[in-house]
Amino acid sequence: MTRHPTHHKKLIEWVEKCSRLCEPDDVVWIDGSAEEKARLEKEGVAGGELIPLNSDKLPGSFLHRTNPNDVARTEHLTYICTREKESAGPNNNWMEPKEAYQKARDIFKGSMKGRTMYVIPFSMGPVGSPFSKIGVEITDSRYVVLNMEIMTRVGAEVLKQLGTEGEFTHCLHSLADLDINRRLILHFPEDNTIWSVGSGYGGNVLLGKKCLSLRIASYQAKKEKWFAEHMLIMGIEDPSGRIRYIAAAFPSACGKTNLALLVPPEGLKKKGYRVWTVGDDIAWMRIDTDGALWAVNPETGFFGVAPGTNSKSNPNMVETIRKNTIYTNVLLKPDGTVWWEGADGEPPTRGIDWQGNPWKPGMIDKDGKPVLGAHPNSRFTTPISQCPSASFRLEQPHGVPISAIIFGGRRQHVAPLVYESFNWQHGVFVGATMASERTAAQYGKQGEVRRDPMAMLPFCGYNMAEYFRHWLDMGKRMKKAPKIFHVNWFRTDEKGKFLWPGYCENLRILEWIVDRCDGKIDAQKCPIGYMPKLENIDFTGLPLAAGTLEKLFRLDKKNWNDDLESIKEFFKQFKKDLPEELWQEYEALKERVSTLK
Ligand code: GTP
Ligand code: SPV
Ligand code: MN
Repeated sequence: MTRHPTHHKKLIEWVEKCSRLCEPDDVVWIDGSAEEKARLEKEGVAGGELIPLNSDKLPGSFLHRTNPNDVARTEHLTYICTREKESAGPNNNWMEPKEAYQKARDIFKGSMKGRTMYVIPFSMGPVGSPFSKIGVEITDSRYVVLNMEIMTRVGAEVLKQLGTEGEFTHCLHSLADLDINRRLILHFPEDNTIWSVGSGYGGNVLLGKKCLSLRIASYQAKKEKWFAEHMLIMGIEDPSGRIRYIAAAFPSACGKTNLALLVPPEGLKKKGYRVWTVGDDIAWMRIDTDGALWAVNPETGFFGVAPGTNSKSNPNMVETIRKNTIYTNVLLKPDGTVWWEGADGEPPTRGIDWQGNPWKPGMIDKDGKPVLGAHPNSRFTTPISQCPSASFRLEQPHGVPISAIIFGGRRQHVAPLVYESFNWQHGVFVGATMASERTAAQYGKQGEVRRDPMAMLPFCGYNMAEYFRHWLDMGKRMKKAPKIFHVNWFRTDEKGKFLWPGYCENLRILEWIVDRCDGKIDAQKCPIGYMPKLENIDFTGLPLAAGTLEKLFRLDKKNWNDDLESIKEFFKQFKKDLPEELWQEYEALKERVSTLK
């Protein structure tokens, strides 16, 4: 008979039910203590799923390799299971709940035989904050437990907060046989339940992250009148010491982590600018009693993209991941440290690649392509508290006030470096018509442009037309709605080279955005929105080739007309559910674009 650390009857009954289904050898309730963590790490090493790293250079850190068929979120195996198909909308895969439970039950059945079942009580958001939501994840993966301990608040204090009757999201996960044909990521928003089986990769299995904090939470947020968004949150401290907070939505692997941890370039640092990181992936935002929008990051860790992370692109992250970090699918060096494409220094002369094979620079695969040391979507899991720019307001129960919302994608053409929407409704249209080229963070053809409204296409847990309606309504409820902007760090020249240096230099654009929020400067009214007067952006010390700025801000009539066509096709799939206001914005933009030369 297992002893339970809670008197929550429904929770105990649910754990017992899952245990009867999955048939583990034993059940362990996670308390979040240091001793427990040490024990799990030891067992993980003995079991082969964790490789301990160099204890001098990377203390408390481990490497984990996932199955090579299991290295990114699998959107085609991800479902919203609601009674009515329409509730899921054309933006989601849908399965009837009864059928979904049955299909998954067949895979879960006996899947934990010979294994331990862990029960992880976790809180998304500071324990007890009005923003926060509690979940309990059942899993047979120690890797999941250890990651959840970094990414969320876990254990005894959460059970205490839950009490004997508290609501929680029921999250069930099993690795099962890691067969991609027997992999399902199922969400039952009407039952506050998530079932994930057959995967061991991040976003598919750390159920507090995309599954709860976005898919389930977006559904709850609509009902409860708040926002659950795929956004970073950062504070920009100006020379007077005042901090303005912004939230920004970019699709997966499009620069949220880089921007959130930005270190000001020399000139702006001298002026007195400083950046504070609140979050790099998820924002929960509520209208407070002052009529403004306030945000918390429900997570306590970063699950960041490794390739390209170095002391130039992200010095704060390089500092953060020196200890207590779990690396997934990176290259192991002979000295027990790790490496990835775009890391600091020269590539090692040899190592073990992300699939566990011997690796040397210059190796070519059978298709003539270089063999990668690290998978392009390899990641690290690391505590925010270790980040040099971590905000001192991370634990604030009511979060931080948001002055600006920024949308942005990876566009070689069309979108200029930055523009501002005319008003909230237009801003919602700008977010709803976002597009980006596909990255390695999800399966599918890389580089293909797809529309990804508010960077939420893979994460909105209900009909996106209703989601747009929700965004429009929220604007009306706010007394001081944030201004909405659009940025594009990824515009390229004729040769496909990025025109904008990006990374820390992006602060120059954020300075313009914050100044606009403060009403300090005016701007040019253009067909797509307000664009900067170039003298209002601080380009000091930035060597841009002649003509670059012109190219970064150029509005090409043909490109915009093509984009309008693509927007129309995208909107049409929502049929009569699409809010009329968005069609009005569409027509108005078309009219204005026709005046471009
Ligand atoms: P998820 O964690 O997947 O949600 O993504 P993210 O938005 O946090 O992505 P991240 O910041 O890790 O993006 C990494 C990718 O964006 C890498 O390929 C970087 O090289 C690229 N990147 C980030 N910032 C910039 C920039 O300012 N300019 C350019 N050109 N590339 C950038
Ligand atoms: C993303 O893909 O947007 C991520 C990584 O942040 S995952 O948690 O796997 O979704
Ligand atoms: Mn993300």
